[in-house]
Amino acid sequence: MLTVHIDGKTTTIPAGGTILDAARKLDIDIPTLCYLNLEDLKVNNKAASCRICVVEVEGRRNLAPACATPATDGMVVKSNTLRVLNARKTVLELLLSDHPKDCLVCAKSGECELQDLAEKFGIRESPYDGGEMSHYRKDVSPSIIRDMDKCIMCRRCETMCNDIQTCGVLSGVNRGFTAVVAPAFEMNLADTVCTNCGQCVAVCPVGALVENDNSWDVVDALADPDKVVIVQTAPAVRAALGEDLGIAPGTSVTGKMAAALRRLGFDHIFDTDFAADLTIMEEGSEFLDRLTRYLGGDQTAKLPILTSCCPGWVKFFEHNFQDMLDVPSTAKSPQQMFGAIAKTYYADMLGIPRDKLVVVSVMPCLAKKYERARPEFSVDGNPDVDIVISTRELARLIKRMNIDFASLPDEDFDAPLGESTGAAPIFGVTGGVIEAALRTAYELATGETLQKVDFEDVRGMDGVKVATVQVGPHELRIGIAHGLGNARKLLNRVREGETFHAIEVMACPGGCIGGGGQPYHHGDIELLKLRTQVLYAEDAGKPLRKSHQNPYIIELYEKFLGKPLSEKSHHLLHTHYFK
Ligand code: HC1
Ligand code: SF4
Repeated sequence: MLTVHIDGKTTTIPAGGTILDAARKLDIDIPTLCYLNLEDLKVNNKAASCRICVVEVEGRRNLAPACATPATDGMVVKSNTLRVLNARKTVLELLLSDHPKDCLVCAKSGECELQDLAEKFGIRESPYDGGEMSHYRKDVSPSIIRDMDKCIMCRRCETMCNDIQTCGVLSGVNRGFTAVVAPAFEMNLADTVCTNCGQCVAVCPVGALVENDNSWDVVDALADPDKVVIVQTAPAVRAALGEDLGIAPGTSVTGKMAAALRRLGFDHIFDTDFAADLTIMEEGSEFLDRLTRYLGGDQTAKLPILTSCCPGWVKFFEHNFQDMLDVPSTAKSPQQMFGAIAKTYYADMLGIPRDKLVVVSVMPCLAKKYERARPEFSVDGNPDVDIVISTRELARLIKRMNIDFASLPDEDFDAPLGESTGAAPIFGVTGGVIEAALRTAYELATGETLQKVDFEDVRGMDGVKVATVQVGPHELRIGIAHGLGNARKLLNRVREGETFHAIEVMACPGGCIGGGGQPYHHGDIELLKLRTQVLYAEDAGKPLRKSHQNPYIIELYEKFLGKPLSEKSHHLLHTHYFK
């Protein structure tokens, strides 16, 4: 252990720690911008590029960046001298000299770490203003807007994209004032292997990377008297929406969210959780079909089945595992199953044509915006899901419409597409989809009642988990990964011949609860754990906890689909993948 003294206080930290680690242990606030340390994910942004965290170290002539300077035993540090403050002020003035001052209309205004520091340091103008500012074109993908005029070269996005997600889309190009983070050849993001996961957006401290905001499209649809506008909310949204609306993290806001959506003017308030139950019916049946054929010696039966509900993951395997495109489940994601059922079964119930019905999704995910726009999810140019907004965009809409969220009563979703079992909310957590599938697969395979529905072995935040689960006579080997880098590791093990029967992958840390459209998590794993607890509690509190028990799903099969994997189910609820 090392003993470190900062501003007259003393602490000890393990060897290898930095001055910043010691300061945080002492609750001494040293500002940071480029710093990003996701300890549980074993990732550290090593850029040390912004220099806002400089401190004085006794015995050293130069100021030292606290985030990148290893602590030594007996080190004496001053974190807040006049010299330090002046250096930080100069750093900010230099950053602002090449940064647009359009805070009034910036998507990140109010949540921008640079704006917060400029305000804290009372920066009113920069002595370095006056030169030509560099200008870049805006790059707009279905999910993300890149505005590189605002890039401060902190490189956090690169760390997320390259080290955690292993997508390798972003890297620093050019020198001096023209330096930015960009895809190779400065291509459009949409033309690269970007998965739209949005993890670069989740960690950008400024407005250089933001979601493609569709909240005004929702307002336009709601204002159109010729349309019936319905909404579905993803499992993970309810675990985090409150954070942007003044409610403590770790609080479920399911009932208030339904109430707020009703007050926003949606005609019917539905739930993606309903479609999560439907996904389990289709994916679980597909799994059992493949497993039975595989165990019977059918060489064409591919295992492990891979979950296919995460669109970032789908695009990742389409780019990186082209030799395995027949391995993932063909089941569409719950978002897309919901859209397909809404625009057929439900539109028929209402007696309206599909183009009169507008389906809005609220998702924790930016890739869902890209997913809804995939051409295979449209019929004659009319998409199954019309508009996707993120959790953050919904929070903005609620504020924009002057809805006092905290004092709303708890309300219910509408029937029939709003009912769900406990198996559905846990879709939003890493391990949850496979747990939900196991509950149903067990009962379908054995014909027996599953007594203990909690599969503890598939839960938890480890990046790659492997569990063995007994389903009747079969001992199944299950793999689970969250974060695309972990998914790559797991899939490489499959390629090398390791046996798995089923694998769940979610692109984002912790699963959808850590999605790129959620309130900014700033790499705080403890916050993600709180969100996780919300969803497990919602599951535990439901009277029915297995997807096949959902009475509205049973009715949907009886009245419309026939049975899982029927021709109609295949047509509406299954998809295929592209090289
Ligand atoms: Fe997800 Fe899913 S769990 S992909 O993470 O399968 O976004 O929440 O809606 O579609 O249900 C996201 C979450 C979400 C789908 C479901
Ligand atoms: Fe990389 Fe994901 Fe950002 Fe695309 S969205 S650039 S894959 S981090």
